[in-house]
Amino acid sequence: MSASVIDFLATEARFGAHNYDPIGVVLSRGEGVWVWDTEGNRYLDCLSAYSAVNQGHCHPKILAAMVEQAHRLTLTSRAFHNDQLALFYQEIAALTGSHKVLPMNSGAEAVESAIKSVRKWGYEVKGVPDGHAEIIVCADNFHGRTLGIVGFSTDPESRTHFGPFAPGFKIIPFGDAAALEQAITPNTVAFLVEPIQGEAGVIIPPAGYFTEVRELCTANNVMLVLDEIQTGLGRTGKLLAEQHEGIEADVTLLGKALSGGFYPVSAVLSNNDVLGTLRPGQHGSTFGGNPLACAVARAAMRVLVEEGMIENAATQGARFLEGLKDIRANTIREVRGRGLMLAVELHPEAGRARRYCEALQGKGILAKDTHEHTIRIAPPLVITSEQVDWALEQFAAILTQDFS
Ligand code: IF1
Repeated sequence: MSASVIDFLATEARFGAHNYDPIGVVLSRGEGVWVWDTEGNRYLDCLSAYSAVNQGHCHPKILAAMVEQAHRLTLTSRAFHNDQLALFYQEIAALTGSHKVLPMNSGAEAVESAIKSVRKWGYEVKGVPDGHAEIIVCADNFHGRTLGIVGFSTDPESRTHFGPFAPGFKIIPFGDAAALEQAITPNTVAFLVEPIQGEAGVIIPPAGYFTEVRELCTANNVMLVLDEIQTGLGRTGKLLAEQHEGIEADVTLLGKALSGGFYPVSAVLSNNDVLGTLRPGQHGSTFGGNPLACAVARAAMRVLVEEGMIENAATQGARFLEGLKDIRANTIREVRGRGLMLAVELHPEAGRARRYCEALQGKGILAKDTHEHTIRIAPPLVITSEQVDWALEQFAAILTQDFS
């Protein structure tokens, strides 16, 4: 490593909270699927900032929209109207088929806002006794890092020594509709779940699971809240992952790629019932729905659709998945994926996935491990067949080695 890289790392180590353990690369430029480090080495980004850069790094049209708006008006607070919010509402509602929109900033804020809204709906519409609302979530969930959210996490790393936690959550196994049926009570207001569990290692539920979930939620007047913050906006080869299941959520959460990686923008989308319960002064955010965020998100949604990124994710995702499955390597336990949300799970005896990610860096691929033995693969949705084929060669070269 050059002196400058060591200086960056040393300075981060000296001043920064050590809440991450990044791969040893210092990035300085991004364009499309590529990122460059400070020494000029080029990498294919197979993480896309955890699916926040679905549109590719520094997409020129999103950048232009951001710069144009930033010259005009960035933040007004919601104490006043602005000329971008209504247009954002109109366009995201049309794109997703939603009736009501609550604009927030981070994904976790959207999750927390959804929890507040479904509880309020439970008390004021469903008639659940005040303070007794129950929300069902799944084991191995990941919905963010706020205190409320980690309170219902099953990951010790996410929750140890952060308590005490808020009550009102029940945990059931992911993919088990019978467990959901047993967990529902008259006080259940919602089932909050990822269509595919990302952090857990790209866990895809059994066929028909969400059909049963949808029926159970409808039959018991329970709001189905789908966290599409990672799976949404084309990542799985459809606009929303729910479309693979042929169902519609009552509440959908979006974030990450809603801004194409330019700005924190998230949204709670719902039918009228849930968000219709919020009244002035009952919820808010300084930056939520600001004109800059709205202009960026409008451009991010536009290019996603107009440039065929969703269809490309389906095409290139199938190519990538088949290519990974064709790799003959004793290190591989399972290859999973839907669209460009892919994962390679290694046999435990193959060693930590982190080692393979470090070796992939030497081959010009940046990927991230999760839960010790799984390599996540999520390139920007603009990836081409040639780039997929090149990436597969690098994965094959590394996965056929043993880094145990
Ligand atoms: C970290 C994980 C991914 C998410 C889903 C809500 C949020 C996320 C399904 C919250 C955020 C990020 C958080 C980031 C790393 C990354 C992550 F590894 F942590 F779990 F993607 F898998 N719902 N996921 O995936 O959105 O508040 O971050 O905007 O915390 O290290 P956020």
